This record gives sequence, structure tokens and C-alpha cells, in this order.
Amino acid sequence: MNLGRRTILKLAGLTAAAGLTGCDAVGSVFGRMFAMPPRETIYLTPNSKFYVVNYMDSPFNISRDLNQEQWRLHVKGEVKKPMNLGWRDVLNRDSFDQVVTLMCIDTLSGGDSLGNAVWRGVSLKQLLLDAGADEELARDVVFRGADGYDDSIPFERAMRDDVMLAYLMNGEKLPKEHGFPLRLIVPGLYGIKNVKWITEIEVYGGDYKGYWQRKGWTDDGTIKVFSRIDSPGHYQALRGPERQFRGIAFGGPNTIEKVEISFDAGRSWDEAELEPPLSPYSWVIWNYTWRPPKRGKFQVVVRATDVKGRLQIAEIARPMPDGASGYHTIIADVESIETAKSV
Ligand SMILES: Nc1nc2c(c(=O)[nH]1)N[C@H]1C(S)=C(S)[C@@H](COP(=O)(O)O)O[C@H]1N2
Ligand SMILES: [Mo]
Repeated sequence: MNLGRRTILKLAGLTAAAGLTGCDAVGSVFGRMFAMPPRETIYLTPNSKFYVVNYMDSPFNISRDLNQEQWRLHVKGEVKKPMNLGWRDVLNRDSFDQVVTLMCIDTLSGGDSLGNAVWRGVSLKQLLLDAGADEELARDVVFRGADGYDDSIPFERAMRDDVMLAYLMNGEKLPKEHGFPLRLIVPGLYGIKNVKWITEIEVYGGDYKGYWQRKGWTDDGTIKVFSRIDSPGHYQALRGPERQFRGIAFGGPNTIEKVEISFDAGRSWDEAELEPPLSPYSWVIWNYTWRPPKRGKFQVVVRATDVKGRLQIAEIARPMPDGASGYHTIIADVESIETAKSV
């Protein structure tokens, strides 16, 4: 199946028009008529390769000043015992580890602005309990970063056991670009809610609008079902009777139950095999072995369904205001289906 020229132009236009928070310039491989290299499909993203998104161009003068001995964390607002903690106070609290996929709300279908890491940190719930957060008055919990960024999550969400103030990332001290000394990790909510360089936590009696909400973006931030073909690459020349397709799928707050792949532009679907995810909040890796019926170009599409039975949204939507949707699709360019002759 060849993709019509009009479709290609439409998708290329979308790529150019999106990227509103500037974090996924080459998110969609569509609109490119040349081959794209395959992506490596991995369980954990090395810190050095983990995407970085900041609302300011260069907030790193701040993290230079975020000396761990001088840094303080204030817990205030509707709390009976406001807290003022230092780095050592945080390290002295009980910690736990969890694997969580972090994903920018600006990620286009097939995009790269997501990563998977094992985080270590302290429980936000326990901290809020220790501060005597007033459950009657509390509606939101606001997080403020040293760069002036702020966002909030509902108090109810903040009191779940999976919300973490993280200080280790893949076993290393949280890198400065990822929020050293302390960042929020809220599984299932887009990156915007995962505030970095936290210096202040405020239990708030109203519905707080953070930095991106004041610019018209969602306050909910629930991650939409996402899937991606990592290999082969778009327009990569394929030879031989068999080809392994591989990629990731991510369900945000819910684990992925099913990944399907189509080789005829979405007319028929076949189920891929899933590898067990590292945690309920982690992406899953899928595999599919394809035997091309003939030479030629095939439009390959992937889609996922989460454990709640929610199928990925097919309709192409821009990231603004509550996250992109649309299926990732590539062209499989089958040059020959003969078995390679040994030399
Ligand atoms: N303090 C602060 N926290 C922030 C941001 C920011 O600009 N400043 N950007 C947010 C956005 S939009 C995303 S996607 C994630 C990215 O986290 P990372 O850079 O560690 O991947 O951080 C979030 N937390
Ligand atoms: Mo983001």
C-alpha cells in the first residue's frame, strides 16, 4: 500500500504546526521521504539519553546555585506543621524505588520525548501526613521549582502511594537537568506535572493553575495511550522472507494489555507479543515477526489498548491542550523476500 501524497502532506503539516512547547521537533517521522534509522528498544533509558524539557531556555544557572547544602524544601499552606527540610532531612526519610515512564505532553505520535527510568525517592503522602495537611481544606498540592516553574496535582492524587519526591535516577544522583536535588514523579500524568528543582510544596485550598495551565494547557494531564514502531526504520530497505518488528507501548496510568500491528494501512490487524513491563507504570516492549507477502511498499501502523479496554485514539490531534493522539505509521520498503544466499 502506498500512502497518498495528500496524506503525507497533511501529516507533514501537522509535524510543523505542533511542538508548541518545543520539545518534540522530530516527533513524527512522517513527511520524510528518505530512510530513518531504526530506534533501539530498551527497558531503561540511560540518563545521558533521557529527554530534557524546560520551559526556560537555560535554567541551569539555577541548578548551579542549587547547592545541596544550601537547598531547602518548604512545606506550607493548609498544614498544621509547616516544614523546612534540608538535603540530609530528605535522605533520612524512608525511601522506595519504582520504575516510571516519563512522557512530555508535547510528544507526537511516534515521538521521542519519553523515557523510562527507575527512580528512588520519598513518599509525598508520608510528607504531607507528617506536615499535618488539612484534609478538609486541601484541594490541590502545588509544587514550585527554583526556576519559577509551578504546577499542581489534586490533593487526592497527591495522597496515593505511588507519588514520589525523587532524588536518584537509574541509581545515580538525580542529574541537574532532570531536577536535582528533588523532583516530583507522578505515574500516569504527563511531564508537565513532574516538577523539577522543587523548593516549595504548598497544600492549597483552591483549584490552582500552574505555568502551562495559565497558557491554556490541561490541568488534568492524564497520559493518553501511546505506541511506537522502533524498528525497522521508516523506509528502511528490507530483505529476506522474515522481519522482526519491535517497539514500545505506554498506557499512562494503566498498563498495556494489547498491541496490534497492521501492514495494510489499518484495514486488518494482528496481535503483537508483549514482553512483561518492569512495573505497572512502565512502557511495555512489543515484538512481531512479519513475513512480507511480496516486494513493495507497505504502510505499517501500530495501536495499543490498555487493561481497562481503552483503545488508543486514532484521530490525529495536536499536543495542545491535553496531549497528542493518532497512530504511529511507517513505510516498510520490502526490496526482496528471497532468503539471502550465503557467499
Ligand atoms: N521546574 C521545572 N519542572 C519541570 C519543567 C520545567 O520547565 N521546570 N518542565 C516539565 C516538563 S514539560 C516535562 S516534559 C518534564 C521533563 O522532565 P525531564 O527534563 O527530566 O525529562 O519536566 C517538567 N518539570
Ligand atoms: Mo512536557
